[in-house]
Amino acid sequence: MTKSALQIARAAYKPKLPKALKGGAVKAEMGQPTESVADQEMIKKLFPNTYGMPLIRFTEGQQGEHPAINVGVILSGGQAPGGHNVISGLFDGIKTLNKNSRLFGFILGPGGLVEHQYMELTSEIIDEYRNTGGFDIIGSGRTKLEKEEQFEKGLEILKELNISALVIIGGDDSNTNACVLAEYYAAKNAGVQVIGCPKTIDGDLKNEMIETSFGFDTACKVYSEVIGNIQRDCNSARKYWHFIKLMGRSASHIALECALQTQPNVCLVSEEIEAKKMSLDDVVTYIAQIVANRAAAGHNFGTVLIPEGVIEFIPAIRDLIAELNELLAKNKDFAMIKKSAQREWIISKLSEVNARIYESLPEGVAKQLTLDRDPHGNVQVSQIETEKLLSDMVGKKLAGWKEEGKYVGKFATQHHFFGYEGRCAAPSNYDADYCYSLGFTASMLIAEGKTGYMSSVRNTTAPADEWIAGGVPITMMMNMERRNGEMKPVIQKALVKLDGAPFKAFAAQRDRWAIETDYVYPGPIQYFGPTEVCDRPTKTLQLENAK
Ligand code: FBP
Repeated sequence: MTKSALQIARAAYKPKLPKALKGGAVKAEMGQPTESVADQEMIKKLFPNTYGMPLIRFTEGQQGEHPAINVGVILSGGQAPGGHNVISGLFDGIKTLNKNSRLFGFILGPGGLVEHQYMELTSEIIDEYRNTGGFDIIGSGRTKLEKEEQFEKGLEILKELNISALVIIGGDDSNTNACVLAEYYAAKNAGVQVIGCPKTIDGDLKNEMIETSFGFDTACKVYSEVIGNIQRDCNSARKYWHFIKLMGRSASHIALECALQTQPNVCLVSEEIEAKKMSLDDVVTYIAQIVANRAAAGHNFGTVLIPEGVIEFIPAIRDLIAELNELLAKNKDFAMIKKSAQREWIISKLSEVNARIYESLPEGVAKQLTLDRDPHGNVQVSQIETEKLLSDMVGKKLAGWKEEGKYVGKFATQHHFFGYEGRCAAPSNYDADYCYSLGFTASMLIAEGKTGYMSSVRNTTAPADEWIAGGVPITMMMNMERRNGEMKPVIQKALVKLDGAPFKAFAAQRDRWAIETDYVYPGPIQYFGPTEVCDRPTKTLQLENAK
């Protein structure tokens, strides 16, 4: 593999670990039994073997004897910076326990387990990937592990390779599956532990015990760098409004964090739009008013940040999507209907009110709402061009106001979508350290014989020495939700809290940012240099942990 100078220098970086893990020997302190966040009775019934387990906190311990173990690892779902460091932390952890332990990676996600595609991860391979971005060491995939026959196929290869623990690195859906798998193997005494690790750039897998999902830090820094560059260009030419859509699926954490880092003129927050029950026209009017106010001040330029899932949070459109989800789940052969007849078919099947809304949407956007769901039943929001939809509608609204003499500006637009650009970036120091610690912690949970736990590293706005490592029962994060037309146990998604410190900090300043041009240009991620430049966590985490 040919390497860049940065990659070579970065390979030598030694990720920081919490003090308790540094010596490689830990003591596990058990907390109180836990309960799921909601629907306790139902979750308890579905997970009789893994429900109610205590929280675990690791402290420094005495070096003991550990038998050699074989461990499997899976990268699941969308890429997120730092995945390779979770694997290297896990590798180093199991080797610290016993140098004869072995690590096997399943290829291209959970599908690799079912299809028996795997490779042994040796120290030579691991060393090639330390501190690098991407998931290419073994690849990732979105196969949903949910059927008994998949669990059984998986068990065959786990037994064949003598693997007694499986680590699933994934987002809320993948960790839900990890929990189901842990329960299944525990119920049949299969001798396989399952441990999860919190991954997703979206930042929506977090709770009291999981401060953040890995990858959020790096991805937001990459997007903020580019948004800053656009803002500087924007403020230099002073002739464009830039509509910038940001990944994040449902939650607006990425858009909000980027707004805190760059101070754009507008940033939509889907959760606020839902809470205020705003219509599409309300959202368009809100943006158009800021454009008009800036034009009145002589500024025909600006930036608008748009969370990729915003469309699903506009109540009328969310109801339409919910009906579409049920309709498409019941009519699996929808894709077989002639393309030219699909629109009419949908309209004829929808309720009156939703059919009217569907008809009112630009055809391209309406079509995007009926595209295949991902294996977890989610609308593929990254394919809906909300940035164009909104800028088009704002343009039309401004044209109307112009005729009425209420607006006298120019409105030229540029569109951007940032998502894939940041998912495989070389991890920031924060993500490199956090991920390595998560992987190492997973190995300690395995050594303790635990299953159905997620690796947890907290207090990460403090220096790494003070980070707290441990495990959280996955059932603790679960509730019942409707998926693909059925009620299912799933990890509750963490959306932006409107009474949370990050949103409040944004809301307190956004009116000023709207009219003034007070852009911040964060610049690229720094890997070498002063700690306040290189090791600073996201503003979201700093604000949340400051409480
Ligand atoms: P995960 O939840 O699996 O981490 O994926 C997150 C994400 O990056 C979303 O932000 C985005 O909507 C989606 O993946 C895109 O999916 P795909 O990579 O399949 O196009």
